[in-house]
Amino acid sequence: MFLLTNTQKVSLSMINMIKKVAVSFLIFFSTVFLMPMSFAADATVDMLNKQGKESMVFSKKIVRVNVGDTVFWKATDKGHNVEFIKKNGVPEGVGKFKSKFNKDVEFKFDIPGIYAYWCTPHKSMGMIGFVVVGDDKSNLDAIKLIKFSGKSKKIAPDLINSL
Ligand SMILES: [Cu+2]
Repeated sequence: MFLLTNTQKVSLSMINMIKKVAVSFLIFFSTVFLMPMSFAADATVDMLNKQGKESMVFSKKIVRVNVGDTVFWKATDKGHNVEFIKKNGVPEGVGKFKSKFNKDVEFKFDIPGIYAYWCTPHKSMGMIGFVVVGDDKSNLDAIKLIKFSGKSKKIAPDLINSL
């Protein structure tokens, strides 16, 4: 058998302690610095069944971001999604975007302009939202042509005017 002297035992336990400290530091730094990097949303919007007196609502109806920023929609409540309004609702060159129900989703906004979106099943219940990218409102006239219905039709003008 291999026997350790007391000095060797002490230095072994010191090595173990240093290891533990190093691991703790690693965990600490990866939590503080790496996590936010891998999850770099510049704005977060919750999909909600209720917020104050409103039901079926995006937590923020207007979000302003810079070109290249990412918006994260959190499926806080179930039964919702995010769908860009195809007709007149997005700047030229932006493709179709429709997320799955009950799923968190994010989108990186590389083209400046106003983006209008709704939750597909609640699009006439006021569950609409806008993202203004790069403070560019050059497609505002098109946004004003969007055909909203129901409660969304009632709340859209004020929202569009405050873009
Ligand atoms: Cu919804």
